[in-house]
Amino acid sequence: MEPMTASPTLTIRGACPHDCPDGCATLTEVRDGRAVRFGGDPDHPITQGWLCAKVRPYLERVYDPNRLLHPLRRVGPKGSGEWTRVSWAEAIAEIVDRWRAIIAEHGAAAILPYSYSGTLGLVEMAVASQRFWRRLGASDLERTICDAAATAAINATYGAGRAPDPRDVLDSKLILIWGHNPASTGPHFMPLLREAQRNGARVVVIDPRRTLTARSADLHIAPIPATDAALALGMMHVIFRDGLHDEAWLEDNTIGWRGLRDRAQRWSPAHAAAVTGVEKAQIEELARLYATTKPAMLKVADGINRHLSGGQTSRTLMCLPAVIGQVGQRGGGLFYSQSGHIRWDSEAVSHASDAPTPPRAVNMNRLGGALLGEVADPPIMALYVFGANPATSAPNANRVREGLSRPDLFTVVHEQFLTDTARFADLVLPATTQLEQTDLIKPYGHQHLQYNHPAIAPLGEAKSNWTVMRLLAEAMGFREPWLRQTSDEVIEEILTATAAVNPRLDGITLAELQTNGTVPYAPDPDNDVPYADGVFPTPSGKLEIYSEQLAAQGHDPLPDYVPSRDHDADESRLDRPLTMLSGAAHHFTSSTFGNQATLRAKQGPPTLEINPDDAAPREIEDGDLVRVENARGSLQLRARVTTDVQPGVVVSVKGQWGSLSEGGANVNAVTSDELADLGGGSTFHSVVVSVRKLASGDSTERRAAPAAASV
Ligand SMILES: Nc1nc2c(c(=O)[nH]1)N[C@H]1C(S)=C(S)[C@@H](COP(=O)(O)OP(=O)(O)OC[C@H]3O[C@@H](n4cnc5c(=O)[nH]c(N)nc54)[C@H](O)[C@@H]3O)O[C@H]1N2
Ligand SMILES: Nc1nc2c(c(=O)[nH]1)N[C@H]1C(S)=C(S)[C@@H](COP(=O)(O)OP(=O)(O)OC[C@H]3O[C@@H](n4cnc5c(=O)[nH]c(N)nc54)[C@H](O)[C@@H]3O)O[C@H]1N2
Ligand code: SF4
Ligand SMILES: [Mo]
Repeated sequence: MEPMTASPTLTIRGACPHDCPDGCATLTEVRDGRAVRFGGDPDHPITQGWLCAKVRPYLERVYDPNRLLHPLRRVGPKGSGEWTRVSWAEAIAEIVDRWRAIIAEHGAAAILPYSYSGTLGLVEMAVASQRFWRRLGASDLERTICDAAATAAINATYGAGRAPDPRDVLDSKLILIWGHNPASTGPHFMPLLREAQRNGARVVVIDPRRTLTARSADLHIAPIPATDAALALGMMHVIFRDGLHDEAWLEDNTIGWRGLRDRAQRWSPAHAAAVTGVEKAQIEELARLYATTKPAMLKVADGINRHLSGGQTSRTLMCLPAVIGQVGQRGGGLFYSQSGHIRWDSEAVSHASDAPTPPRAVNMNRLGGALLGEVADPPIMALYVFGANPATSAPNANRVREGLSRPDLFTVVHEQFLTDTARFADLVLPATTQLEQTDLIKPYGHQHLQYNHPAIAPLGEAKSNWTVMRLLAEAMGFREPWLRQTSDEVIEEILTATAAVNPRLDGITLAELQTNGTVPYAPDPDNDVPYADGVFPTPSGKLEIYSEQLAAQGHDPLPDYVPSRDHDADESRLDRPLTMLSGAAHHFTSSTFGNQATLRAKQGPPTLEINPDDAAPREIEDGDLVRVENARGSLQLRARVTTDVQPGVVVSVKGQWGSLSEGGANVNAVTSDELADLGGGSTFHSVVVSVRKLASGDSTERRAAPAAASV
């Protein structure tokens, strides 16, 4: 029995804020102001009370002795790791003083905020990334690192990403999971997928790597990376040739399907096989399976979009459900993102019309180049990073580090931990975790809103992103009421503005969100299943296989296969080049969690998955230390010799911290900061490298980028 004096245990409703489609509802038990238990909310219809392996030990993260709890000022040279503690008042005063001097000399365009996916919160990310910076007149950040090419593709083709309810997969008879690894990246889809399989559905995974998801599929197809559009066109060739397409549906609901059919005509299975490495017979079989097993759902995410031709590849894939008339059918169609069901009112988020027009936009994929002079007039003189770790997660890391090392750059990093980015800061500010802040999450994997109450007071002197924005606004003398709202006032304003134009928010109030935590969207009055009414929010109102908009922007208006070549790494100069993919790690979310001891132990050291056929001629054995390099840089990894990857392809997952890795660099030392064909997207997977075994004497070398890497 508990003693009579025991203080009561409170249970606080919350929502996981991390970059993941699942948006789990959480419950935190709090006693005497300390969180003592943390878990999933069993009443949530999708997330069902269990959390992934990353977030289950969340209290270890919240109470980690390495949490940043006080503002720090750098005393040694950049990157030296020597700090002195300062007060918040000193930190804010220093930031404002430095900015004022920079604005006087260069204008506010010389200040760049950089934030992305530390949290998906409406207040702590969307609003904190917009309002203050607009008012300041800072450079805008093009938020392109993740899904920009696929977003451009879905918007051009369907008008918006409106995935079906994930439970609709229970009606599917075939699920094609293409360039997506939900067993690691969106695990709450998996129990639904298993149930569909038990109901007799077949699951096909298309991924150059035998992923955790692929292991439990009925069929795994491994194309050569970035040839997926050729595979899809080969499938379409068979479907049109054999009259398995849905001509009536195409005729009524799309624009340009005949143009696509003409292109597919050039993609005989033999031709598609030669390009993709997938056998001709398998292309025939897959095409027939897809066109005749209905309902057929195509589930894609963003793996395929992080290529030079990622936009066109995404568009080609997204047309497959239209060809067989599955769009708008329960259990069929396209499952990409839920983000387009509700788009927050952008004016309420940003108050853009009350602020100056941003002087320019800087593509976040080019951060290194931008800091090193690619962006001039004015140059970037101040960088403010929050909810992001570009030294670890941005492409072409040596350029990023070189830019961050600029002695004349004034860098502030607002973080929970001393990340590899924070090490380059002039000032480090301590950030709260989700347990210490108020927010609203709109997950991209299901159709619910998730409210997050703070469960505990901020640890140490940690402050939330929005709290710091308000302090900075105050210190800059900005008096606008929209820079002084509480988090709940922000949420209510945006909810009200959005509900005025979107019936899916009908009747949803802040009070209901606060009470229930989880609130489903109102049903779409016209579409039980997305696009069941055949109305698409495109300029023509149809599904645009042919896109006039893309034509007007100078792009190919029809989907096609375009090869993705890693130009910068100069394949011809590399010794036996291999294509490198670096998708999600099972135990981290990008680089978040990459410093937590228990999760690092589960993930294991940074590895390179390499096929035995590629390992043997290089005399590489399992566990050997190898050097991976190209013209951009190099890193050291432990070889894992495995048939999980095809010959010619190597895999090293993202998110490992360079500072915690042998050799001091992570996989982004070799990734490309070239931009994709659509949306200015990232091209993390369009990368070639050479791989060689390291003699034991070489293994002590530090992040040794060849001199050419930074030019
Ligand atoms: N555990 C975990 N979960 C995460 C994340 C994480 O880091 N870890 N990250 C979160 C984020 S930021 C995002 S955007 C999502 C991403 O979710 P996903 O898109 O599911 O994850 P990725 O691993 O980036 O990419 C999926 C797959 O694409 C494959 N791929 C790469 N190139 C090609 C290609 O050319 N063709 C084909 N067919 N496949 C290809 C990769 O091998 C990889 O298995 O996951 C989120 N969830
Ligand atoms: N090689 C390779 N690299 C990739 C990818 C890939 O496929 N391959 N994928 C890319 C993708 S899809 C994405 S989305 C990007 C993600 O790149 P980033 O957005 O930079 O994400 P993280 O690296 O996880 O860094 C997020 C940081 O935010 C901090 N944080 C968390 N919550 C808060 C908060 O409330 N406030 C503040 N101030 N900080 C907080 C965390 O501690 C963490 O250090 O990575 C990209 N990088
Ligand atoms: S990372 Fe995803 S699966 Fe894990 S707790 Fe958060 S929302 Fe749920
Ligand atoms: Mo992402």
